[in-house]
Amino acid sequence: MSDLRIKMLQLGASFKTTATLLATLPLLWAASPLIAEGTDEASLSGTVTYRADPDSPWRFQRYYVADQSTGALAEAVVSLKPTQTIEIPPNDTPANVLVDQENFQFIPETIAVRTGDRVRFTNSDETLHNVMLSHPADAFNVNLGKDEIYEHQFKSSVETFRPHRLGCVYHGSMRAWVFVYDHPFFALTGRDGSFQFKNVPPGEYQLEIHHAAGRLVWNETIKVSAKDALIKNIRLTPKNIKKRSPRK
Ligand SMILES: [Cu+2]
Repeated sequence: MSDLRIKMLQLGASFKTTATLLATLPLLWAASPLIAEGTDEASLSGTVTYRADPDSPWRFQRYYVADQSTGALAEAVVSLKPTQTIEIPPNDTPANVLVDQENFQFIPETIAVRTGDRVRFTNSDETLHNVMLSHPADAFNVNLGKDEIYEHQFKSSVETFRPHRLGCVYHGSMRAWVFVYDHPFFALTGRDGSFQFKNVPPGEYQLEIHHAAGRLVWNETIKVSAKDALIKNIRLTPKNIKKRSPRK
């Protein structure tokens, strides 16, 4: 067996491991901070919840808020954007993330990765699908028959409020969002709405939240001091629903 073939088999195995983790640990798979241990580094954790207002309904609530009593919001991307230069080690152990196409949907619909991570797109439907992204640094347009695979390594980061939007050229209702960061301080909330960042260098950051599928946005400047263990519980309301931008 050639070395290349062995490498590919190993790659396949690592994807399988990632898939298993995705199934069992939906809260942990998005962010894996790998900052070297430092004496001053801080942590930030919290939850994102949604408080409904009957006078101003949010039509996506039933999809992303499983427990109406807590309002815990799933599939929100939370990120810490440094407002000054901080030292960030390279992405030495790129993650492998799976996105399947099943029942005419991208699953999961929202992912958050670091530059250098690889995303493997698959198709479990009998139908021919496609995965398309129009972006100068990360463009692709690939047809995927049943059980076919396309893998893409994301090269450039995006802003939290301007994630990549993927589509399938054959089925207009299929969409997915890919958030790409050049640092490890990002998370995708699970059903409990929680997020956590470790090893955060002291400094000033924009704490940003974007629920792309549900069009919710929120941000706030925060100061992180040495050895802080910050807890931030963020409650979104209908005021955080993004207005549709006028068509150009
Ligand atoms: Cu399709």
